[in-house]
Amino acid sequence: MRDDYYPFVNLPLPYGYGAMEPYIDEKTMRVHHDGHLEAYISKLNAALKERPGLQMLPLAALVRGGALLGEEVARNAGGVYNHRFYFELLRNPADREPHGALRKAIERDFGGFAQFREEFKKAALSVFGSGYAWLAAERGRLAILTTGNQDNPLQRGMKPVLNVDVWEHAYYLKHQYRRADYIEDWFKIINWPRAESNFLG
Ligand code: MN3
Repeated sequence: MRDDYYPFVNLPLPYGYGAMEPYIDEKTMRVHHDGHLEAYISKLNAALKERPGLQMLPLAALVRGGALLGEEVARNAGGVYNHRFYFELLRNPADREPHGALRKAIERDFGGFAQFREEFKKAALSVFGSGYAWLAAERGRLAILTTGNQDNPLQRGMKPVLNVDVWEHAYYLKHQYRRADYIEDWFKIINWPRAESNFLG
């Protein structure tokens, strides 16, 4: 189901709130989707209501425009895009490793899956304050990057493949300050086939 245009609605998660247990708890998923994402959606709609000229742009274009479109639109479009992307890339149970074309590209660009995993974890731990770690592609090559707040690789001309939300609200109820434990748990519930279609798409 796609919802790419104003007015945006908060689409239900493609799984139950408790589906990521025991790695991400039901309460966190509920608050994250029905609270945090919902707030970004209503603030984005409110910001676009004042900007009729932007209302025909799809979500990805609003994100790509970034600060040029004004802080309110940029921040909230990013909040909607980044959260949807994160939720869509969770599945449980999941394969612990990717296969196919994405696996091959990871091995080519990082020297192996174990190396990628290590580097990605280090990046996610390095985000100071709120933000995301991403696997993204540029002209078919993969790279790991981090973004602050609700920024997005699209603003750097890169295609998002996979992200992890490291805002404290994504893990604090279960993991408290232990972001590394949250990242280890998150590694167990990645929808790798979906990440691969992001890479190939
Ligand atoms: Mn979040």
